[in-house]
Amino acid sequence: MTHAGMSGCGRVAAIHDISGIGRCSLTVIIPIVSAMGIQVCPVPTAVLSAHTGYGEIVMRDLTDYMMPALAHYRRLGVEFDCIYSGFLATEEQIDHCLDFFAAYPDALKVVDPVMGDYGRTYSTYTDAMCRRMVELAAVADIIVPNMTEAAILLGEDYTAETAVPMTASQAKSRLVRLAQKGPKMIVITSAELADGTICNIGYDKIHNSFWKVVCDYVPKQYSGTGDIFASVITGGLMKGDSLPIAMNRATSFTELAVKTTFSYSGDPQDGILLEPCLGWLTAAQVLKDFAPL
Ligand code: PXL
Repeated sequence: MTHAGMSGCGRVAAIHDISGIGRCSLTVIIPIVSAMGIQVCPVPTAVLSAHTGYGEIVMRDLTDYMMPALAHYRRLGVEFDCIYSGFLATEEQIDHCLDFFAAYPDALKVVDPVMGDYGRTYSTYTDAMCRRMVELAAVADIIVPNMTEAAILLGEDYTAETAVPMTASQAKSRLVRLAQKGPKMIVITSAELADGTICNIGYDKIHNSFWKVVCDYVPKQYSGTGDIFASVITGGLMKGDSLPIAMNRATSFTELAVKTTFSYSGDPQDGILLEPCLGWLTAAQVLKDFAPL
């Protein structure tokens, strides 16, 4: 089954911030999902001069925009094939995302539980927001946490320093424990495995299948990479990909974009050089291998 409707390949309400500098959230989601033939309807959670990694940013919180926007879409009778949430500005926005999910029960529900990375939470995220993110995960068809976010959802301590590579059975247990919170599919990004590989690992609860796609290691960490990965997963699932195919497509594209950026030696803070890579999404694609985890 695909989640595409009467709107071409589908229409997604994308509940994320828009940051002027740093290529993350809506500035990468809109071009990627659009290139995959899907209409993106942004529901901005905040406007930022630059992403939070830039320090003294200017930020305008749009919490009071979200419910009137949803009410307008209801009045218009607009249907969404997917609701895709990400960076939120306030705890109240978690309730508003739940309202969006409830308003479109047939939509594919994608929750990117954006909270932090490399063992640290983003500067605008409060403990209460992190505690309550599990409520969004509970209603999701798919969640796409990194290792830091997976630990927060599980109520575990995690720092980049204490992180230990996982055996395959530890990785599976982590995925299953996340699935017990409610989501039907889980993908953890950039998981370090005990065999020395870095992988995106996934679990499809309905088919009881575990997957991994190995990532080539690039010795720089670029902001917005998680948003790029999650956008391609979202587009792929909307177009009918199975979980491993969507993971494969998203890993292949993210790797191409990361390697392209690395080759130009830019500042990792400025994000991924997305623009020269977008054509890959419309061309015939050569995908990576995937394997059972
Ligand atoms: O890529 C996640 C993200 C999204 N939005 C904002 C961020 C970040 C990560 O730093 O700061 C504003």
